[in-house]
Amino acid sequence: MPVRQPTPEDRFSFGLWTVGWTGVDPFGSASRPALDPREYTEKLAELGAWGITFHDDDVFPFGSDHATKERITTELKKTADAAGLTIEMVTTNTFSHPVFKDGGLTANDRGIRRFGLRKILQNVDLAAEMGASTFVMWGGREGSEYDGSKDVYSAMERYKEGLDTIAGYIKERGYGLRIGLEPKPNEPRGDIFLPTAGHALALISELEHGDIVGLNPETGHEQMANLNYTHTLGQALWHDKLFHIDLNGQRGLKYDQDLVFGHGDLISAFFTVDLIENGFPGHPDAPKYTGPRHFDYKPSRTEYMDGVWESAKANMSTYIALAEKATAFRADPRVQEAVEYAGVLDLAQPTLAPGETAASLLADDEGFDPDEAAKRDFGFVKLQQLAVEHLLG
Ligand SMILES: [Mn+2]
Repeated sequence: MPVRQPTPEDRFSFGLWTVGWTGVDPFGSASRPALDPREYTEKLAELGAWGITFHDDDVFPFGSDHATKERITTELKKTADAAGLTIEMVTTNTFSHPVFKDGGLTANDRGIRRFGLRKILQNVDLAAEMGASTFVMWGGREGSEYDGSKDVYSAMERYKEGLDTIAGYIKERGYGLRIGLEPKPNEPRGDIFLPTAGHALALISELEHGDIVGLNPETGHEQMANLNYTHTLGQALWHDKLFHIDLNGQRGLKYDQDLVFGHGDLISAFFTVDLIENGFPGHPDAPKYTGPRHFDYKPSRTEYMDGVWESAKANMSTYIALAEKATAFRADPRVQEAVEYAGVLDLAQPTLAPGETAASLLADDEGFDPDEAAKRDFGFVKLQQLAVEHLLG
């Protein structure tokens, strides 16, 4: 069955650096031309996207003067408006220029940190001007290759100082922006600070302005570390910190592949979409993710321009297909029976009764027989097989 066309109601968005990636990698030069950011914008609108996102350096050259930035971003905003696209997120490049080779906020060199912080703050102003609601921060160069080169205590102090300065500035200026930290375990640095969502959440809890700082988890970044992306989204939602998402594909523990969404671990992608679209089965009233369905992928270097647009479409049509399948999965009486049998919904029931204490729990073992309970069959495999059957159609 052909998948329906994407529409703005789907709220699909793309980084300009995704379709704009020319194929430069550590081993080879560009395999296709760079277009003007406005061309990518118009083409994405034509394909059915709802929004775009960008780094400062995706749209104007590093080091541009104020007038140049103003001219280029005004033109881009005009193009996005005319195409009916929302600029939903803006992010800062603190990784490409060699000045940031040891980081932006956590570089050992204080002058570089001050320059980095200034670049980020200027970009906060731009994000607000563009009407963005999220300000993503991926600290790709914050980290090290050699343990002796970095005082991690100081690095956390400087990360906190930087984030609080930026979040404080957002509040002071009255911007409606929220910061989304993007964890990644490694690449380009040997080890990146805030390698997982857990590390990022822990740092956020220490911030003065942590209320407007949350997460932007990326599929591949979790899977590069052998972590479960859907679990990361689930826990971020539980913390009320899922501010933004980066969907893409990754096949196992290797370099950051940035494949099309679903072209890595497909069944994991299925449950990711199920969580985003259908929420938690045992907690229908729990917060759901309501933000953009944002893709942060790279059209493979083997593709020329037709392949670039095909790959952009592939992200959206895979998401739509998975959303339809997830809805059918949840509506299937066999699935509902298997969910019941598996006790999935029982986990929502508190372990202690109202008013019960540790002491009263200890006072009565209720004649519980662990050997008998160990004979329970959970039927998790049957439930998973039903998901596979729905996926196969
Ligand atoms: Mn990536």
